Amino acid sequence: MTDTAELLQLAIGIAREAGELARRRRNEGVRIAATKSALADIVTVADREVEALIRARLEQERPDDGFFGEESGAEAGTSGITWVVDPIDGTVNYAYGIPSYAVSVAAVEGDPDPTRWRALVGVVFAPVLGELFHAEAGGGAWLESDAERERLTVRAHAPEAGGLIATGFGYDPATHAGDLARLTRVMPLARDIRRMGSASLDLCYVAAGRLDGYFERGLQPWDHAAGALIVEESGGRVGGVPGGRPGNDLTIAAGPELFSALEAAIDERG
Ligand code: LIP
Repeated sequence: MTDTAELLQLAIGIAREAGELARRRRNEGVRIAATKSALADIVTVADREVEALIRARLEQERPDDGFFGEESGAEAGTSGITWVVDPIDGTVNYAYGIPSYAVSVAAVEGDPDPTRWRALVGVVFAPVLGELFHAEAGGGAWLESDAERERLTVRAHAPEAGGLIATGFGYDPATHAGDLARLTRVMPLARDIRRMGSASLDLCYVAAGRLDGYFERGLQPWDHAAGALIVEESGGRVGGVPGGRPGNDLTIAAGPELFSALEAAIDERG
């Protein structure tokens, strides 16, 4: 039986160390290492260095586990547990000096496939903001900041004025027309829209009640692996295409009531 409390403490320690490295490197100046799927999809030298640190710590502590990271790819393990890692989620914010970026670390059980895995622990650490969000399956969702520790609860009902809803847009300009059409379908449910630029923080903010809902097309498994568990442990719902799990086609997160309304509004078949 996996000791999830032990996994959580390991993930928290590694996320804190990795986040501090990212913050130090940012203060020293950002160097773009490459572009990936599109011109706007950048990777910094720090992305690669931070992921290498996380991978080395996990290899040291849990050599039989698998790894699935944004920058260095996937490596199967033999323990049945895989670590799903985004070393700097919100890379463009990071490159521009906007503090809304986070280290996202999740441990999942089963196939390293977001449509099938069972998330065990999730940690999202925003080093500049000094906020560490975490959850353990069945253990609730928590925020640690300034030596305070508070339990997170998703907003049960969107206000009559409408929900404060976050979203994002893909790096590929060819996807923007579809993203904007989806946003147009959601607007009647919203009092306002936020675009923070970090999916893991968007998900944590839903869990914390700072947002009523969030949706985005085009996320990668490492973007949502930790944040999705944190939303679920806060009493929220996370999904994707109707009846599906969060994924590249769509990720939706909200309290149960708004989740259903968001799912219906986004569903193009509706
Ligand atoms: C980012 C997500 C963000 C999304 C960006 C990008 P990255 O992840 O956190 O929500 O809108 O397109 O996918 O690339 O910074 O790890």
